[in-house]
Amino acid sequence: MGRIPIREILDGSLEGRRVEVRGWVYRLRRLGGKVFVVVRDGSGSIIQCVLDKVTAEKFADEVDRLGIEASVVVEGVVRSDPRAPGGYEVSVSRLEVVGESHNFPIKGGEGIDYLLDNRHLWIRSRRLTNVFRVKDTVLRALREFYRKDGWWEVTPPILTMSAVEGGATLFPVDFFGKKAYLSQSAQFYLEVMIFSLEKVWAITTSFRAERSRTRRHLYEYTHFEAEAAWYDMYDMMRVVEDSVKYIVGKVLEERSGELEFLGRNIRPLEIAADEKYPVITYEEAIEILQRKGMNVKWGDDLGADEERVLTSEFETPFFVVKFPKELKAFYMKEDPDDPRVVLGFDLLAPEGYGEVVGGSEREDDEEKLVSRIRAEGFDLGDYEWYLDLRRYGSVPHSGFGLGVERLVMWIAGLDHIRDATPFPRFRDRLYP
Ligand code: NSS
Repeated sequence: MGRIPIREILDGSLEGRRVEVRGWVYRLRRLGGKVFVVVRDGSGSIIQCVLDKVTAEKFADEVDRLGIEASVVVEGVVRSDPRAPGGYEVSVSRLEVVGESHNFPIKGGEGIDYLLDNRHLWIRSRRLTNVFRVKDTVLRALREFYRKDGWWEVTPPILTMSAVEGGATLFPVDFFGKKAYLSQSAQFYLEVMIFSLEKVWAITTSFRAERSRTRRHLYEYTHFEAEAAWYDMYDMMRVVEDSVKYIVGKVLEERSGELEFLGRNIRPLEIAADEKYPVITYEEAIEILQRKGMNVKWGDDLGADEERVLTSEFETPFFVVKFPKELKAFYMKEDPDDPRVVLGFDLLAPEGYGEVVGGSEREDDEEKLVSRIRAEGFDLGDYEWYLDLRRYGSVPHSGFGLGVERLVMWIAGLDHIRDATPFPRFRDRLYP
């Protein structure tokens, strides 16, 4: 007999078998001499463990030490019982309290601020456990896809000297008396590395000093970024589509129990794993929005509200391409057919979620790049090394960044991005 994850017991094939369960007390109830201990474990599931009168007396000392969130080892035989949560219970023959817990600070019904202050304990909730199991699969599937597809993983720095995504969201750091910043994106370092490895990716933490607090912005998030030499915008979009499909497929295959716990309707995910993702231009997006009565015109940014309205037009994730130059970062390549727009693309998740990926073909013309950097008001000197890439063997290339928490938020059907990361930061709260 070995230690068995609770989820496996609930699968049903262990009925009548003796098992050992290790976990934490989720609920506790005494009734007519019997003790009902509902235990949760890392599998995100719970099981009822019952001590009959005789066993409860035999382990009276241990029973006295029980409390919500105490860690326990329980041994017993699996029985099917339709009244038990999940349909099975463990008829206990041995109970051991490993770590006591009395008066656990979270009892249910607390407000969000209290819960965030106690994130280090709240994180034990079954809901968050299930979300982080989904996130693990998303990260694993990402790595798997790019490895299989012939890309190299690299490790760019977080301490940087310059902005990738505009100065407004930079977090400054004191670097031995000089001003440095926390990285907003590994893109420029990835661009450096395609000249040797050609197809590279990295998962790093990106930092954004976002000015407003929204449901889909974090100050610190997990950024999956890829960059490839010889790829044009459409080559890159194909890779984005294939990898998102692969991830969604993996989550459906391996995390169906978690999605069910989270109450996720999986139909939209099944569609996203199978069907072709449509492509519309920014101009078409504006037309759709105008038809739907929104007050927007060519040149306006697509915010969360506009994105939400657009997503109601599509069942799958979809691409918006060719944005006005002024709306996008300086490194995006000008469209040779229309100099007002750049060869940039966003991938929007359906069901109101909106942008999960942003990418582009990169400007490979040194002069155009210089004038765009100047127009941003950036110091050219900070970008000399970046410009070198256009001076020595410049090559057409493209890349993108995927917000892992944004993707998890959509796949898990969360209504706030904070639950897709273990320790979300807020302006008034850098704790725990
Ligand atoms: O600003 S992005 O749109 N694009 C870049 O950073 C490029 N330099 C990436 C690249 O081409 N290598 O951010 C990319 C994605 C975006 O689509 C979101 O999914 C996510 O990063 N993102 C965020 N997630 C959570 N919180 C915040 N604040 C956030 N900002 C961007």
